[in-house]
Amino acid sequence: MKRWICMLMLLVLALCLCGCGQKEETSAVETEDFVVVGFSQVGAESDWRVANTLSMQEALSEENGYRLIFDDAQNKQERQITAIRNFIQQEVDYIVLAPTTETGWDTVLMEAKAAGIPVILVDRQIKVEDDSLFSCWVGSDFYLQGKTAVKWMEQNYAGQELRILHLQGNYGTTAQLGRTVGLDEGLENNPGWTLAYRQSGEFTQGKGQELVEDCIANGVEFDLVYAENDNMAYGAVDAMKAAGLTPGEDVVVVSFDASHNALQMTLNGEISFDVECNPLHGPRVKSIIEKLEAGMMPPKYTFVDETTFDCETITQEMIDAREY
Ligand code: GYE
Repeated sequence: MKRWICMLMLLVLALCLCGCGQKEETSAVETEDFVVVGFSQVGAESDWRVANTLSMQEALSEENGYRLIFDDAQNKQERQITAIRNFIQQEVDYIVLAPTTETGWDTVLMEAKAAGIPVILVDRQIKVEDDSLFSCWVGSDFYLQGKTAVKWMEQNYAGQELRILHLQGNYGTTAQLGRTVGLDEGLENNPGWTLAYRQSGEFTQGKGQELVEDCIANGVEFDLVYAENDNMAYGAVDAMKAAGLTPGEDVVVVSFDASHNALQMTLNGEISFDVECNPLHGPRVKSIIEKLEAGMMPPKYTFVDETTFDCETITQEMIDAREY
């Protein structure tokens, strides 16, 4: 009788172990079914960046068959390099990099290449010796954005005296370089335009506000703020209002990104002109991965189509119809 109970218990135990093993196997197979993507994001410095992160997370979701490993580099290239090395160690299927800056990527991308992991770039570009270190890039034409802003300024202020306060993005980023070159050409072609002040506000509201407050305190006089992103424009507007200036009347504000809040400010006239920079790269990256998975080669560079918003013509309906 005792022996019989013992055997029954052994049988139950064996069945149990069998079941557990099966369960583990099933979950391992499930993991293998996902496309694993390591995404190294710049940080969370702006509305644009937050919308970009969300777009990536929504597109590369488990529902869509992806497992996304997200890393926020807090605006530091060293952190991105560490994140990429971690992705390599975790043997991800793809690495997506939104680079903080253009240079300094050769070594770590060679490591990714040696591990056989394709690298997809989003947003800003990079400069590497060997273009085969990344599969492809998708983002905006930042120089065109700068030229577009200057074209609007010429339509309104050609032949006039214009003192420009220029808030730049983080130095060495494609967004900063392109938007700055656009303005530099405008300054060259319009003898009446002068640079009242130029400094990096690092794409943040806080820094933008601080710089404009300092300018006002130091008696810098300016007619137009050329802010290389909306968050710095918010800071500039706050600083001006606090000093009793009316943005849109005393000082014109030109900005980039066309984030939701900024368009609301364009509608109320505080921002006069905003050049769109589309952050919705998630679905674009997803379709690039799908192509690569199918053995196809997506174009090396894909530029996104973008529009502009003028305080004279923008409507609430236009804002409401937008996705971000
Ligand atoms: O304009 C700014 C962000 O690289 C396009 O970075 C991006 C820029 C964007 O912080 O708001």
